[in-house]
Amino acid sequence: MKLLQRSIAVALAGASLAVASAQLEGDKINTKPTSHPVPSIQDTETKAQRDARMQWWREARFGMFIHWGLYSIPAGSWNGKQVPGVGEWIMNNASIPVADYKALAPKFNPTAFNAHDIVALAKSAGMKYIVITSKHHDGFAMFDSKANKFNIVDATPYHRDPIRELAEECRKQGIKLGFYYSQDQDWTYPGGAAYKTGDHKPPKYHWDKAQDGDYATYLHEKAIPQMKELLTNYGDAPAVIWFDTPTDDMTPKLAGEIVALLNKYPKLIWNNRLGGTYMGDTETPEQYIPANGYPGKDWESCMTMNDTWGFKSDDTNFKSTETLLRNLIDIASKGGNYLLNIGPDSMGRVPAPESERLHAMGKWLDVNGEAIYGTTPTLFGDEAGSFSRTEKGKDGKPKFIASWKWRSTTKADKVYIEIFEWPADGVFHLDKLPRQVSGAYLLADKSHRALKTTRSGNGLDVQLPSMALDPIATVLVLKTSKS
Ligand code: FHN
Repeated sequence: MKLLQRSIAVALAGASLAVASAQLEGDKINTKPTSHPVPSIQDTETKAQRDARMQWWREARFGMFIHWGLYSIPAGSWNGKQVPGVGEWIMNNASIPVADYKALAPKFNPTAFNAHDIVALAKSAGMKYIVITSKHHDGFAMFDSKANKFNIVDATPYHRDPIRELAEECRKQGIKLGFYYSQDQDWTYPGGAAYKTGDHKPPKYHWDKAQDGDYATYLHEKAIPQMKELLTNYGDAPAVIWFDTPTDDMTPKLAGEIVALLNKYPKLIWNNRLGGTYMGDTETPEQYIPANGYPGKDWESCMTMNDTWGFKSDDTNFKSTETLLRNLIDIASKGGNYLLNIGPDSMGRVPAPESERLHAMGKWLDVNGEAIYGTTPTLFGDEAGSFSRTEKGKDGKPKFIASWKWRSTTKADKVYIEIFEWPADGVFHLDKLPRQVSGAYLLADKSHRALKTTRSGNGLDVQLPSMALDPIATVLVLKTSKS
């Protein structure tokens, strides 16, 4: 296995094959024969079928990612030392032997976990779906698994299945539930893949003999049986399967075996990280918002609130509510979804800075959600920023310099302008008008009092009140001709 491919996980998924080249032509999405050993739903469905399958997800715009597992016990430190890196990687980053890591399970008793409250938190934040780590790279299943005993029901004193409790609550509270599953990396089962860290040696980058074994056997004995359990034991969940960190161990043939299973669930949505040349449904930029989104594609930026996915007791570097809300608006204006992470602690509690920010975001969405959910991207385009002529980004390409004055989202007969920087002269000016405007008001103004609009060149001036109605973003609604 080549180091490069082990290290650039997402690039590997993104670089996959020419199957998608003919996507979205005419009625069939794929007009060219696929070279996949097992054609996936994306290879065979029509555009109309794809649109119907993706509809709820496209309208949702905002979801909760939950990274929760045994790693919340060490919470970033091992043998009294802080371990650099994200919390859920502690086993790999600190080269913890398999037996020592597995010894965490008898100490895991998260009695403060409350599925009702977590689902209610997601709902109060205005989130429309949840994706939880059912098994992360450490190989520990957060669900009742007959396929492998290293799971929360069999290996811990807790003996409960939080995935089942969440699935029931999501059903009751009317929100979709998806499962993250680390199909490729598994650091505690023989043959599971491992990314390189520090001085871990090729070809497998294992740090404990107990990890050595055959990758296909791992897939057949553990990963595929567990995925079957996840797909069959939880009622209408999962709505989403969120794969992660593909390596080139995942050949097209092996991935095809997983796809054959996924194909049995025709409503299922899955991301672009399965590997084996499958592209899935969604692009998954991680910890960034692409300058122009992915025009014509479904995409989801996943991001942490601080600098870790799994709980780390010393990570208090939380983004402000303002940043998080701007991210959501920015992403929606580019046609994507925001999958924002929480990392519960070893008792199952959501850190207070995370729930506080989620409640604050929900308050904004209670008033302004109409400008986010079910919208399509901006009709303008330059407001998000521009590429620098002189500065280069990490990838050597011109750096994107974001502008934070306003964003725009669209519906059939409305254009929403989310104003971050209130104009000093009280006049909001648009240089161009993609549609005819028949009226304007502020979404946060319950009376929808009409604002004065004046044509100005090819664009429009809107007379605003002297002060913003919301310190983070005030939404101006333009009533427009139909698209
Ligand atoms: O290695 C993981 C990481 O721990 C985390 O789960 C993120 C979430 O997208 N995915 C991987 C890195 O790309």
